[in-house]
Amino acid sequence: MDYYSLKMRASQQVGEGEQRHEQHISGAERIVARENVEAVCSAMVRRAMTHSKGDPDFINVKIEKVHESDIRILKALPVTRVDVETWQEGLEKAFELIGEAVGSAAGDAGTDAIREFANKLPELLRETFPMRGAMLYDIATGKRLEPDQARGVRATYMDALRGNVVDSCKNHFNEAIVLATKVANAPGIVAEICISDDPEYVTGYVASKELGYVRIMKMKEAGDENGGRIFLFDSRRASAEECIDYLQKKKVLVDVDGRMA
Ligand code: WAQ
Ligand code: MG
Repeated sequence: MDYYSLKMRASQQVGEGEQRHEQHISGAERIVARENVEAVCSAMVRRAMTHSKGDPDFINVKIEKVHESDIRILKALPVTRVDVETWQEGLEKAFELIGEAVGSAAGDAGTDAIREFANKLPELLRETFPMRGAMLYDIATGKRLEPDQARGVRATYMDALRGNVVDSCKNHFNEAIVLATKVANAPGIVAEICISDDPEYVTGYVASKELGYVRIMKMKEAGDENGGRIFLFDSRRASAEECIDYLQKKKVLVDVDGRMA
């Protein structure tokens, strides 16, 4: 069976004179069977045209055929949740889990290095706030590996296997479990931490093959529009090129097997 990748992005011109620029309003991507291309396409356009961020004056929809033999099917990471009283507690828990994941990936070798990394983590997360993609951070060297640091690296070409055919409103969890599963299976990836940039969506997660997908129910204050992602990578296990190539180009369908909301 042949599949099609659909990608949509919508934007609006804002500001006056010199300040005039394009502002992102909405984006979505799917990989669907041929018979669903039209329906999914019109649902995407509807999503763009009815977005609360504004009325788009530019919508780009790209449709590409994807051969079944080029698609990798992955089993979704197992999901657990951590309930916390406050967002501060949630953030602390997330840093702790990431510290452990990075520590065990690095082996006993790096206890000092790990402590240093743990101290740096809150600042690294803040650095991702203006980015559209994720930071790719090398735990072996302490260096950032994104070719464009202002933008970051974006994981793309992924969807849920047998997902809802037409799903016009954003479901944060459904999209995140797909992305996190693709990322956790990337060459050299050790763990991921994510906070949504939607002001009202305070649940975030940490994920890795070993941890699974750990939902942390509060990771920021309600109303805060800052969010970001860090992909923690180990350059002793793979090259940055092969990791980025997988994240940006490899087609992945995630078998969510009843895990979706
Ligand atoms: N690849 C890399 N980074 C991305 C991508 C992508 N495809 N999409 C978004 N980001 C980065 C970008 O910097 C955003 O600012 C940041 O991640 C957050 O993205 O279990 O909604 O789409 O309920 O706002 C977590 C769900 C939802 C938790 C996360 O992220 C749960 C979310 P958002
Ligand atoms: Mg968002």
